[in-house]
Amino acid sequence: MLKIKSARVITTSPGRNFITLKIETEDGTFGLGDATLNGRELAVASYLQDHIIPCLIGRDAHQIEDIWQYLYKGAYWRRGPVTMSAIAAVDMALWDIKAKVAGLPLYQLLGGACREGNLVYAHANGESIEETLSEAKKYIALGYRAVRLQCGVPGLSSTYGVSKDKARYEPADADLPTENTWSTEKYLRIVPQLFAAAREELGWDIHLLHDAHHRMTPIEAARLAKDLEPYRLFWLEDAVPAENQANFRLIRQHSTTPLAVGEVFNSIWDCKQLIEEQLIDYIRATVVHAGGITHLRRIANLAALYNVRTGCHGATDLSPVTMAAALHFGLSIPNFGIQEYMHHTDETNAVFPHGYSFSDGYLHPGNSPGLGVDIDEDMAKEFPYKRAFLPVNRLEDGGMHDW
Ligand code: CS2
Ligand code: MG
Repeated sequence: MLKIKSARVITTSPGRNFITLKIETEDGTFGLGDATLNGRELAVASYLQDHIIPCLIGRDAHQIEDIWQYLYKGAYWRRGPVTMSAIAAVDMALWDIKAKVAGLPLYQLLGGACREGNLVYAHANGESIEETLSEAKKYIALGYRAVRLQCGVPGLSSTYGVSKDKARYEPADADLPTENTWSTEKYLRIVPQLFAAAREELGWDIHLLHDAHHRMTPIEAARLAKDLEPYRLFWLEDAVPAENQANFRLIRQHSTTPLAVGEVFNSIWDCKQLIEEQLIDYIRATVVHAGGITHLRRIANLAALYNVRTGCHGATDLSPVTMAAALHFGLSIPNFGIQEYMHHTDETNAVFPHGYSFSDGYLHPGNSPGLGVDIDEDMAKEFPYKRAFLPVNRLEDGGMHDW
């Protein structure tokens, strides 16, 4: 028995908002969990502070599965992004504690390493195709073996994934949601040109990825997936909104471009049909939004039965605590595909010192006990929370659309 003595929620904003749970046990061991839900951060902070922490004190920190079931079944109101991000933070922190007590890096507790490192992909974006490809060349020169390409859409003032300033793309950028204008017709014209130019200039040895960010109808997505076939993408991501999992059947009927989905998924129920019907090739559910390592392993195990691999979300709104957990998880599962790796700000990396490192296209979690990440609480205090919303999308006729 290792009693949970205390737990607290730490809110900080070094470049962007993060919510972190810190659990401490009677012997002074502590564990960290990420609970950041972009644009809805305080909802999860309150769920933890007001509804979960009171139930944790005095429990045996080693009983990770029982505490997971207690928080999931005990909530009565199951699933959803807020609940599952809160449960995820507790789960990550308890696995961190268990590995520290065992004196092992977490991946060793999860069954050991199945590979040398986690293949990662970087983000290259630009207003024009030329700008995007020159960004891509920078990452290739750094040793990346996979790059996601996003470029501006002629005729639209802004689009997903293209940053105003080169260094950083942070979508939650305003005190109230920015309203962007979207046109799928204009988008469908430029993307095949982007990848034709990319193969021309970058060659065929680099893995190329693209994020459609949930904006097409099934037939529009089928058309794009077909148009992109000649350029052999690693994947086309979030081609359609995925509430209706059957949406992907039409894309499958028309194209062999690999499909990835799942960053907004919160439980195995959001992807069970997609995986069992083999409508996707990569599942992007993450440790922080899909109930922690305990639940994500279930999703990965189901996916393995159907030759679906993981491609976990790793944008900057997932903290270094999630990145560390994702790398331990990724190293230990047989059906790992790729890990997204968007660089955090220097301030973020200072607030969250961590042991993971990049080499030759791969990230490795490091070998220190636990997750191998910490939080500097004094420094965190220097970056107070700042309300920030994700944008919304309206079509050119003014109608609401998926962002
Ligand atoms: C994106 C994210 O990285 C991705 O694949 O879809 O940038 C996403 O827009 C943000 O995480 C939303 O908070
Ligand atoms: Mg995405």
